[in-house]
Amino acid sequence: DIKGFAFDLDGVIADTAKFHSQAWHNIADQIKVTWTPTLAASLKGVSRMDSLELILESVNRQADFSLAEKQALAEQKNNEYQLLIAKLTPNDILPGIQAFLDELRQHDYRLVLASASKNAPGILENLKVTEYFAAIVDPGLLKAGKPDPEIFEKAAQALHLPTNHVAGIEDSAAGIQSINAAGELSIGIGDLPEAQIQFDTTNEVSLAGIRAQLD
Ligand code: B16
Ligand code: MG
Repeated sequence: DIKGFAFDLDGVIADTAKFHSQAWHNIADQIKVTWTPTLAASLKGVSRMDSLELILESVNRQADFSLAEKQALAEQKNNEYQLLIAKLTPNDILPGIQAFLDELRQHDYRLVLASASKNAPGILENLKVTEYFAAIVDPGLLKAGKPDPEIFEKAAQALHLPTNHVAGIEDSAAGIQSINAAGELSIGIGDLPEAQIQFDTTNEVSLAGIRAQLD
């Protein structure tokens, strides 16, 4: 049975995806890459440098920029993103998530954060939910990002649990693939057919809702 929960951050705990998009949109405009909803969606759960590569790939321009130029663009994006997330408060926690965190704590589940974002610790602080988490996986130490299982395997290790006792909760297809490949129970928020348990929005997530889909 499930003893721990591994949480994604962007799109599950907070709606920071709109800030990532805003900052990348400005970079795309600056380098004259057309910004589309499809391109925006493809960046969900993907690391900062891989996101930039996807933006350049969308117009076949990966080779037009040196590594130093790419690093400068990624840094510029992150500086703008950090200005946006500095204003986050507990009011920015997605609907239903504060109650779900409280419910999990009441029932002694162990929680770990499995976010690709290097800004995750600061965001948890601003949302005032750091204390719910026994551990935060450091995305800087990963050999491969989502959809590789590594981040969700490391999350289970951090809780000292075998992966089949952990449930992972995600809003991205890459994240659900990562959870499934790690052998954890996958809980998807939004239209994610590969998730074993599915909720339309964060507001529906609860232990009772999970149990109902397991029976
Ligand atoms: P940073 P998640 C991911 O977070 C975001 O979904 C993705 O859009 C972002 O590029 C990535 O974090 C890296 O973030 O630039 O802050 O290190 O969904 O895995 O919580
Ligand atoms: Mg996410």
